[in-house]
Amino acid sequence: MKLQAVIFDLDGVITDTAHLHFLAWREAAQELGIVIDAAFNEQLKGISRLDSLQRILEHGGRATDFTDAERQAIAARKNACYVASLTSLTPQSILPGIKELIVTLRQKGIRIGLASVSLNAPTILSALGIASLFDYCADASRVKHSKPAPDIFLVACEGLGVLPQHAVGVEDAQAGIEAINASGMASVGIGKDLQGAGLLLTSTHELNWPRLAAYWNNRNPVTEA
Ligand code: B16
Ligand code: MG
Repeated sequence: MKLQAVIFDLDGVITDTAHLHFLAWREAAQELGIVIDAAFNEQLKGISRLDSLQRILEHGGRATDFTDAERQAIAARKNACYVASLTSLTPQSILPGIKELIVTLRQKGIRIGLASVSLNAPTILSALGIASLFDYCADASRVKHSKPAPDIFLVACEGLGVLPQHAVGVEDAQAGIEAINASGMASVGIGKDLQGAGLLLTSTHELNWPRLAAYWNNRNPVTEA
């Protein structure tokens, strides 16, 4: 079976905005008297904005202190701070090897998708100068169940016109690996402590076409007629 599409997560795979998310959440949390550190921030990777806020409130023992409207306001303040920091992104902010891989995949006729739960994904891809390399970007605002549910990857497959069984997903978060696996796609994990990734690589440096092709061909051997 030929590989037909590769669907990328954004934060942590294409660029590293996790630190910018952390700085913005740290400021918003501080206003609520909650202290978060970089280790805690690991838990927020791949988690939607409001789910991230919920985890922060639980961490600070304030899970039941705010109405829905107040939560929306806190999340909006965090987002304003985060969006302001996105002006620091340039094409140099693309993680090593990613642009080369996408260009190679396109040359091979493999379709390219994005499955990020970030509502800021279009802004980020434009700042990185690679928006035109994507055949389809799933719209996070239209996905009801965030990662680890498979929804965003299934929407990306549908938008690309491929079956999940014909596609690979690339993720840096545990919730994202679970989402890919639940969708029926093959999974590639970027990082150290990811459970269940079909192929686990420590960094995007290691993510290249020969490695991806070997993983795919091993999983889907071509059977002679
Ligand atoms: P926003 P991904 C995720 O992006 C981030 O990993 C996560 O930390 C963030 O809370 C989420 O996007 C929502 O982002 O607040 O910009 O809508 O990893 O799915 O690309
Ligand atoms: Mg991610």
